[in-house]
Amino acid sequence: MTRWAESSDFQERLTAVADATERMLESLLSSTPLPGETARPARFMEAMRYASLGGGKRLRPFLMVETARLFGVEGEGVLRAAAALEMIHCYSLVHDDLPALDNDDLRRGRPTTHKAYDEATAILVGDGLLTYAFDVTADPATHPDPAVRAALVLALARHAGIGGMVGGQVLDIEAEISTTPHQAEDVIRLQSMKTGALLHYAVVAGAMFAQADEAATKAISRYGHAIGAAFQVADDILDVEADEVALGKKAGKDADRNKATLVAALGLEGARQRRDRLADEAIAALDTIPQGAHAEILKEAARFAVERKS
Ligand code: GRG
Repeated sequence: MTRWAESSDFQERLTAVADATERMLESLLSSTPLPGETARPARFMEAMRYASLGGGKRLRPFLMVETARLFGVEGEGVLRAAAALEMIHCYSLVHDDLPALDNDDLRRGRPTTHKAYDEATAILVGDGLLTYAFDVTADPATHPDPAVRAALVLALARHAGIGGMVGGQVLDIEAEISTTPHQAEDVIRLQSMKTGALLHYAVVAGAMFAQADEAATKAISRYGHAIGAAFQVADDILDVEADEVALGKKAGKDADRNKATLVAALGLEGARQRRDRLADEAIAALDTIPQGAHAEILKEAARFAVERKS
């Protein structure tokens, strides 16, 4: 893969979307109950905000916002859908850090939610974020067309649930206790579910939001699969190579825990080659659509996914 210089334009957009996502999450997670709600418990709302505000790269919201923008749609509605996706991502991090799963003390450079609060609160924070993500996506304020909203809700459920992120997490746990060596094809499938599914939803939802045509949606889907896979291989490599402070979480834990990673299955050099090939594939997918010439930001996102330090 070619080495690209850092684009200030990309960094500016990433920061701008992260800030806009933060503001949207702040407003959605206010203490004021919505119509139909009875009350929003104060300490619980504080924990919900702790788990979702003030950290993270916000890559998933960024991919959704930039994909919708590529197809001509911007504004409050797509930011709501993007914030809803970030809520699902944050819930998965909170639950993944629990003692029953990865038992981690540090996330995004801060104590994990169950450490800052308690385990029961962290479980309920995850439940609250998961449920609220569907509320926000289904709300008429997100998209004026009920058919688009219903399609977004269905796609979100399919990507986040049994055959997506949750199922991927199940396979991950099963692989951890397995005594046979991790096979690359199994790891690739597991990762496409655990990590790839939400990144794929981000871009597909952006295209759905803008009601992009079938050919463009297929190309965006190929981009989403490739960037999702590239992102997770990069994560496997970072666990071996990265500095713990930059990472904001414990490094070197995958091998200790017999995690099914592509570093374990392919070796470090094999994983690096696959990571770079996938980033190239993501970029090539964008070149197949008429809007591809204007997709530099999404191409930069593929480079960022593999060159990031945290
Ligand atoms: C518990 C249902 C359930 C699912 C957990 C996504 C996941 C499955 C666990 C999170 C732990 C982990 C290492 C997942 C792999 C995906 C990944 C690298 C997540 C971190 O995403 P980033 O780097 O995090 O985008 P930030 O903090 O930047 O948002």
